[in-house]
Amino acid sequence: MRKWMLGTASLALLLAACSQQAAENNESPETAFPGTDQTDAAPVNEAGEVTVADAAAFLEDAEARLLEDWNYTARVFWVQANFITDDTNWLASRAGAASTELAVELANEAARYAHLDLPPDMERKLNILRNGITLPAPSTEGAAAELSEITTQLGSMYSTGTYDVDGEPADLEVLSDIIETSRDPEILQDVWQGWRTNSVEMAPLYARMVEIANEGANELGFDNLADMWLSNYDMPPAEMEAEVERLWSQVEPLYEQLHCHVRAGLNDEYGDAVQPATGPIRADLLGNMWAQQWSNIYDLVAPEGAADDGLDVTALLEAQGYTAEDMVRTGEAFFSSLGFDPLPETFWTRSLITQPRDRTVVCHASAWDIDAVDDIRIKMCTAVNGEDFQTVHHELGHNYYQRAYSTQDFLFRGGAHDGFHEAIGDFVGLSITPEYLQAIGLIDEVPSADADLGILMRQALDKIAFLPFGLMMDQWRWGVLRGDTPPEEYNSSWWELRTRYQGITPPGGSRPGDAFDPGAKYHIPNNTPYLRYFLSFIMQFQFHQAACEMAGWEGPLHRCSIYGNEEVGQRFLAMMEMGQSQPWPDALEAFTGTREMDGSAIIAYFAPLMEYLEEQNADRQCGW
Ligand code: X8Z
Ligand code: ZN
Repeated sequence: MRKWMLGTASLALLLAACSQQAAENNESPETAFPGTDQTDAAPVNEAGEVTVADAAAFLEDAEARLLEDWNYTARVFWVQANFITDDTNWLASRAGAASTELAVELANEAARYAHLDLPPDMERKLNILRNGITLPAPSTEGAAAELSEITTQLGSMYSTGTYDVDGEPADLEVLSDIIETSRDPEILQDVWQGWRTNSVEMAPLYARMVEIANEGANELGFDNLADMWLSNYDMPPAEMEAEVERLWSQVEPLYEQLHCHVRAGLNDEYGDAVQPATGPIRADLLGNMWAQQWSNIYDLVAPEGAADDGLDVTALLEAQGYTAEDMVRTGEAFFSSLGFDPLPETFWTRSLITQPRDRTVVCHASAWDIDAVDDIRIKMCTAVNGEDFQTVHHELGHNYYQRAYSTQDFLFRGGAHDGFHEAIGDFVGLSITPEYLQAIGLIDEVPSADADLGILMRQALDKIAFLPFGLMMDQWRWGVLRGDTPPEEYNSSWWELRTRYQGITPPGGSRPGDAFDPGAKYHIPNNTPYLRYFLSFIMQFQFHQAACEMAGWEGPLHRCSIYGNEEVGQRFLAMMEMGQSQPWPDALEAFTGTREMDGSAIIAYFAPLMEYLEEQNADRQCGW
């Protein structure tokens, strides 16, 4: 709930973020049950042993209890996120603690059946129970309550943060808008630094939270919470970490070329004093509060002759007078064109689509599954612009996935892994091509191939620029959760990684000693693991490439749209309906025919841009 899906187990804790899924974890037999002293207190049969039948009864009861808790906690979290007050925080904190206690109880009990020779389904469910808690508490009296109070407080501090602009408190929506549109380096620096004053006080709370959650992870047999998070990918944690490195090494050269070109564009715009031609890029100049996606500065780096490529979706939506709800209806129509059932009527009556003017809500976009069946909703402070048009498709992807796997047993209601959950809607968003925009009447004429470099540049500014950010977020967190990064190094480690992976630096050159900049990004105070987005940004291109092949498309990938293709829709839905009932390679294979995550599709998509960037950068000194 609140976060995104937390998993069942985490349901408990969950509640949070971007989409919820009933059960969040999956695990392979090899990595199951890390610390295995688990035969001690199991229920026993007459011969004094636990049996397969005992395990089956335990799982049935666990799924029923989790579903009941889900139905309650999701509603409490929904109300809190839509109406942040002391009272709703209190309620959310209490519900969160109870969910965590339930999750921890079931996780500990699951271990008692680990030594049995069980059918794969049951073994998988036990592993999900055991590993799928995002933020476990130890079973000591009061620990779950303290953890829940801290996380509620951190989340609330984030969502209610403001900084004065022209003497008036401005919220993150307003501050982001300034960062996205201003070209005045003094204003940018002021707003960028101002937003980060909100997170200073989070640091001690965050440190205490890490301490408690690591105790919880230890109790469940993990060395630390980082390993527990990494145990959710059907392979041992160390292997998964190596997979991530492998994927990054595939795409890193493309990022370096993009960085080099963008830095040159910023140097032209702002001059050496603001943005030197060498070294890292100033983080507040990239058109995004966290420098994670850069398409807002497209005009500064557009290929020659493509500055106005006609595909500025913000301008197109405005020109046609779209409302936020129109954007969501358009997203629904795309899914319908693939043969998916329409959204239930309750989606429209219960979702929050625009920011209320009279109260504070969690504005960070999220998708919810309130009853783990079909009470699906989004919650977004939607603005009429191209970025939120993409986000609408992203959130709807979560909702369609949730509905697709809702007929699975409760513990299998989740993404094949969390990267799948993030990739569904973005994959659909990759089909928002000129041809599609024409089909829905947003443009009159499809631009010729002359526009292609512009289209690819715009896309790369979002999809390629994101990759090192998607990676460094959890690199930072793994260091913290493993104890390699103590609280006094939280911020220096953050900037070391920001510079190493992204090649960016804070405006002003250094940060105040008490700064806690990680806390200024939603997913840190709200405890949403972030590796999922890195994986999603790679996999959505794999999905796209496979779908376009299925459709018999022979042109360039960035011109392929699966809009209206029910055959592709059927195959995609079949993968979605599997939920997390099978190891993720099986789900990936069902749709793409391959069992590996692979960066070659994203490389192929951007190949013409890579060529252009290398030409442009030929006489520049790239790197930082
Ligand atoms: O948080 C989100 C979604 C909800 S799951 C809006 N995203 C990440 C972010 O905003 O940082 C989508 C892209 C990356
Ligand atoms: Zn998401």
